[in-house]
Amino acid sequence: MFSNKEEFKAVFLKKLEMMHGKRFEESTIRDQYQTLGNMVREYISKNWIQTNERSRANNHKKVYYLSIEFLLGRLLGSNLLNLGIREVVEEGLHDLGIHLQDIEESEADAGLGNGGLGRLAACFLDSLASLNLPGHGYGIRYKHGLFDQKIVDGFQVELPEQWLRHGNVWEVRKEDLAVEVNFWGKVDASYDGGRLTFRHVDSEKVMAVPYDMPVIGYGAKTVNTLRLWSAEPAKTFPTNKNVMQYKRETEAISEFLYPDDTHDEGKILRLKQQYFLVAASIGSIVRTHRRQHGHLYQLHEHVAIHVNDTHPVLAIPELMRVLLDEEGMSWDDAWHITTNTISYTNHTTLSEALEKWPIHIFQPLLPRIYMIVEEINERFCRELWNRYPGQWKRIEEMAIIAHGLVKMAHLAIVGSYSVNGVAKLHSEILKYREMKLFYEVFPQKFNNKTNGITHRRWLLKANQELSLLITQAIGDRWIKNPETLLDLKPYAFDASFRQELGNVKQKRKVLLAKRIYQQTGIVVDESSIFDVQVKRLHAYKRQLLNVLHIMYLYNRLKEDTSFSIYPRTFIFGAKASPGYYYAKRIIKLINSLADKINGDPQTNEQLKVIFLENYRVSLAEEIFPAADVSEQISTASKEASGTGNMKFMMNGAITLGTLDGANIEILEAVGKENIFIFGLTAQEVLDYYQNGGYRAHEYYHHDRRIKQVVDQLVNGFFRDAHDHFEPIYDSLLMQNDEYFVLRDFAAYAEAQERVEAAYRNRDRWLQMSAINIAHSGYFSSDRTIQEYASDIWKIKPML
Ligand code: 26V
Repeated sequence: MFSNKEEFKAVFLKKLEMMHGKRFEESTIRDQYQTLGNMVREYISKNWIQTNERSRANNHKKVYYLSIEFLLGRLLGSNLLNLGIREVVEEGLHDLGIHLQDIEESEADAGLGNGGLGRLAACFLDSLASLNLPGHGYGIRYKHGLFDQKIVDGFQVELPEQWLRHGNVWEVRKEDLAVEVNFWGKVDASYDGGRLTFRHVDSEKVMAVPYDMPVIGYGAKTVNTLRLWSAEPAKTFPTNKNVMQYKRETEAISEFLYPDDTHDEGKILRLKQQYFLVAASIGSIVRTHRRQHGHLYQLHEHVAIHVNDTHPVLAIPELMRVLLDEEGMSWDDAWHITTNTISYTNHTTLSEALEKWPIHIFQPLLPRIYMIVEEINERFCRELWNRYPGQWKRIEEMAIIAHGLVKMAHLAIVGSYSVNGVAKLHSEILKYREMKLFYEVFPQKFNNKTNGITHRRWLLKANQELSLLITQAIGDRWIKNPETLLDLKPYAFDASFRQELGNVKQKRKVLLAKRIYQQTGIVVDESSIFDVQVKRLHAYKRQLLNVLHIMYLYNRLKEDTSFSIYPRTFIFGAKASPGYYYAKRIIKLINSLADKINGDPQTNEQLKVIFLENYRVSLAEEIFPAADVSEQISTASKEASGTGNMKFMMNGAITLGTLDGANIEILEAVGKENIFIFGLTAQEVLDYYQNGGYRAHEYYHHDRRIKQVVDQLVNGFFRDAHDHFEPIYDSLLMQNDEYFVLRDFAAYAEAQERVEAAYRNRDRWLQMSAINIAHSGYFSSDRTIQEYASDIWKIKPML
């Protein structure tokens, strides 16, 4: 279509006029974005079609990745990069007087996810395509992604997100491939030639309309598909319902992404979303397969279906339903195929996050699916009874349905052939604690796949300065083979390389400082240590520990004028679930502290606190490259993996962290001299939970620093906040500090002193930084996906 700058310009100008009916001179940035986006889509359309044809013709086994979340972020920049045309386009646009970056920034940030889980799904799509693996995503086309966050008077305010407001250039609506999904109604049983058959009747029908988005791999040879389903009224409206009500209820299914939340409100809608995703996706998968093979008896030899957490676990009973009711298979055949097709990833051991559906919600909404789950449960319990005769307590604990609840994680384990955790420690905790009883029965199913991130977005795209420096040193092999970043290791001992690494970091800090000024009006010291904690706000992630430590530093600076610190800028970014009141108070606390500290001329040359509102993928891309210190301070055992930790590491920040999730593997990679580790181990935390023995009060009374900062939460220190931080105070003292914030305080403060001392030795710091980058290749999602492909899915590259 175009192979050089001049050709690009000609095509771009012509296309712009055709699409928008105006001359370039009159065009807006949005017109230009739309034009460029459409050009990219046309550019790849041949490869998109070819990828599908190739996969069909060669009969490759493929994977379908089902996820209720895909946190894609912006796509123009990464698509141009993966196509290898970013430079030509940038230069062409430059000639026309436009900055590619401005166009890129006019794209909406597709935020169809809450955090790590959704972003992981997006990274996996990028790696699948870049490795030429046949793998497609299935998700929901939410009209509104995760809420936009505004901070008003220090409080979080949520606004509906509107990513589709100006359309979506990347999607193609495929009405002819719509799938009908059935809710409510009842099940009719009848004998058909001596066989008991079931029919779901009187159901309410919903149309699932697919919108396909191309997933362009690096080098662009493979273009896979992300298929997002939109809920629309079916052709025949139900007769027992008001038409408007039916339309509203139907469209509500794909209206909003659910924030991961503790409350029960709107639970039916969430279950509807889950079944909607699953029924549409399975419908589409079996249709494709039937067309090619005529029947479904070998489905598991051609298709792997992966469920990302328990949200899409109804894929198990839904596939059973199709095989039993539509194909007329025997239970045993259907079960064999299902349990050899479906694999499952667990992303958390937090009990409040494990999904359990009340039968009274589940059964009426999905009557046939419920019957099948009951049958799976009965057969499973019978097997357990044979294996463990008389051990009814154990069986009750393992049952899929018990005490009026359907336990989705149990269904996932029983109905799949692979169960994986997302980091070594997490997978061990699953095997030996959380899912111990299941591990005893199905040891062969359990495995670990340590998470990864796409180095193409998080290094090559987000940090072009660093990418260039790396390529100058070791060539560009690392882009295709990220593990070869190890070649960088000798450069950690090369003074001129370190110097340049320092310059690159400084450049990005200046850029972030600009962004901070633009968003907050606060001027930060660009030569201060940029100490960053960005992630969802949750008690277990312990933003509070960070805050209490900053309060302590502030107190000390105020009280002891001979005390000084290396200047620091503490940067936070975090969204709290709308119904998570405790988390929202922590946000207010960070902002109150920021006001107090930033406004104090006595300390504000040494200490600043910044809360960047509306943390999201595009903002993250500006933050990671500018960070010096990566705060990964969760209570050990609680953070399944973390992936932000990997993004920081890849951009040369040094981890200050607990022995939790993938931090442990980062430590193993870089060695203890190149990371700051502190605090309780997972074993110690679990022992405390099991045996008791922790008394937060003692830490409060015996450590002056702790007493002072905890008291300040409620003694008028924060003049704008009245009694607002009482729940935080109570959580620490009245509720005995469930997340061991006070227990780890001293160790954290001491680790922070080590950070400061290390930073003061610039050469040593840059050496650590280089070593971290060199070892970050292991944490590319290319490695993770290769492991999934060979160990779990058994799929091979198409080229
Ligand atoms: C959900 C909920 C919902 C109820 C309230 C508490 C709560 C806490 C956490 C969650 C998230 C569950 C699933 C999840 O997002 N896990 C994250 O998955 C990432 C990718 O594997 C991993 O890096 C993070 O450590 C893990 O928290």
